[in-house]
Amino acid sequence: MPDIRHDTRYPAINVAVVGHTNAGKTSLIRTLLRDDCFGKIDESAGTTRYVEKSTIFAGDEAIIDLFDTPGFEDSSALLQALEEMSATVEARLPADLLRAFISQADHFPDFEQEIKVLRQSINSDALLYMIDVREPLLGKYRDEVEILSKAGKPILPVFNFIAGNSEALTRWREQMAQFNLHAALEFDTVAFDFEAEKRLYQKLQSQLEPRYDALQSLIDYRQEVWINLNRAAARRIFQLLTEVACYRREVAGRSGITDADVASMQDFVRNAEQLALRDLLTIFAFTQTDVELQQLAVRDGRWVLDIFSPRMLHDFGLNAGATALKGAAAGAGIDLMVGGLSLGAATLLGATLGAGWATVRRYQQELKAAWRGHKWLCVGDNTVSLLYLRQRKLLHTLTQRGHAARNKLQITNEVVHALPQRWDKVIKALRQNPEWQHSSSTDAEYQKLQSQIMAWLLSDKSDG
Ligand SMILES: Nc1nc2c(ncn2[C@@H]2O[C@H](COP(=O)(O)OP(=O)(O)O)[C@@H](O)[C@H]2O)c(=O)[nH]1
Ligand SMILES: [Mg+2]
Repeated sequence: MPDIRHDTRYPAINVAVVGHTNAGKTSLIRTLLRDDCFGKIDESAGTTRYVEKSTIFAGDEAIIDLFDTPGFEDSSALLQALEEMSATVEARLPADLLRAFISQADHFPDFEQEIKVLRQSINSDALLYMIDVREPLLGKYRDEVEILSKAGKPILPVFNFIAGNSEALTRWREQMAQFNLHAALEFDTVAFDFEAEKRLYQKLQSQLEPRYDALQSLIDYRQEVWINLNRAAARRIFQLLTEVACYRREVAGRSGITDADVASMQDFVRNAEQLALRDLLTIFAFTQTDVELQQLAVRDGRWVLDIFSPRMLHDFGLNAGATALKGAAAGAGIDLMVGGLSLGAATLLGATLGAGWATVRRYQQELKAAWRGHKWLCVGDNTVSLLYLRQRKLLHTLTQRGHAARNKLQITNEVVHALPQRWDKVIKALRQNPEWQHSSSTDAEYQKLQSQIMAWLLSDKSDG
C-alpha cells in the first residue's frame, strides 16, 4: 500500500486524470493507490467537483502526484469559445490561449468545471485521458483531444470498461491513433493486475523520458511489494490448511461421536476459513466494490457457499464416491484418528451412520481399536482439499493471475479442480503433526511443507 508521508527531495511527477464523468477516473486512482477511501465514486454525473490530489510513493519517496479532475462536459462549446478567443488574444503557444481563457474564467461560468481541468492540465507533466469504450465514438472526443492537446503535455488514453468490449476497444484504439495518440493503456477494475499497473508506469516512462529513473524505482518498488503480498497471502493459506489438517478433537469414551462433536469441528473449520478470507481481502486491500466487480461468491465478508455444503465437492470437481464419502457424511466432512492413524472417512461412515457395512468390515480391526482407546475426530481429507482449492481460486482471483481474457463471465465460470500430485502425502504429513496447529515451526519438515504448498498456491499451473 502506498505510503502517505511527505518527502521534499524530488518534485513528484504531476499526472492529471481527465475525461468524461463516469469514465472511471476516480476508480483508476483508487486502484493505483489501493485506497478505497480516495474521492467519491458514484453513478450520478459530476461527483468530482474539485481537483483532488493524491500521491504514489516508492518507499518514502513521492514519485507521482495524481490529480483527479471533474468531468469534461461540453467540449464542443468549449472549443468554440476557445476559437473565438484566439481571434482576440495573441497566443504564441496553444497553452497561452488556455492560460488566457483561464484568466477570464469569470466570464465563462458555464465552463467552471472545464476550466479546472484546463488549469490542472497545464500544470501537469502528463495527462491520463480516461475513456469508457462503451461510449459511441462522437465528434466531441475529437474536440476534447484538440482542447487537451493545447496544454502541450503528453496524453495517454486509458481505455476503461474493456471487459467483454473488445470490438469497441479496437475501434477506440483506431480512433485515438487518428488523433495521433498511439500509446494507449487498458484499464479495467475487473481485470486490473500488477502487470497492468506496471504497463501504465512504463508508458509514462516512455512519455516522460527525464523522469525515467524515478518511474523505474516506482516499478521496482511496486514489484517487490507485490511479490511480498503474494507470499504473505500464500503463507496465510498454508496456515489455514495447517490449522485444519492438524485439528483433533478427542471423542469421549464409549459414547462415540456425537452431533455436537461434528458441529464443533465444523464450526472450527468455518471460523478458520472465515478469518483467512478476511485476511486475504485485507492483504490485497480488496473492497466491497472489488468483491462485487470480481463476482466473488462472498457476501458481507463471508463465503456464500458453506464449506460443508455437498455442492462444494461437486463445484470443485472432487468425486465424493472415490473416497467412499457419500451423502450426509460428505457434508459432515469428518475423519477419525486413532493413535495418529486415520481410519478413513469410510469407517466413520459405517460406525456413526449405520451405513456402508462392507467398508466397515474391511476396517474391523481399526474400528475395534477405535472404540477401545482414545479417539480423535479430524477434519476429512475432502474438506482440507476443498479449502485448498477454494483458497487457491480466491488468491488467483485477488491477484487476477492468468485472466488475460477480460470477460467477466469467463472469470465466474472458471473452476479450478486440480489437486497437486503429491497432495495426499503432504496432507498426511500435516496430520501427523498436531503440534503445528497453532504455531509455525522451524522444523525442517514443516518448512519444506510450507514452501511446497506456497509454491503450489502461487503457481499458474494446474489452474483451470
Ligand atoms: N465494471 C467496471 N466498472 C467501473 C470501472 N471503473 C469504474 N467503474 C464504475 O463506474 C462508475 C463511475 O466511476 P468513477 O470512477 O466515479 O468515474 P469518474 O466520474 O470518471 O470519476 C462507478 O460506479 C464505478 O464503480 C471498471 O473498470 N469496470
Ligand atoms: Mg470522479
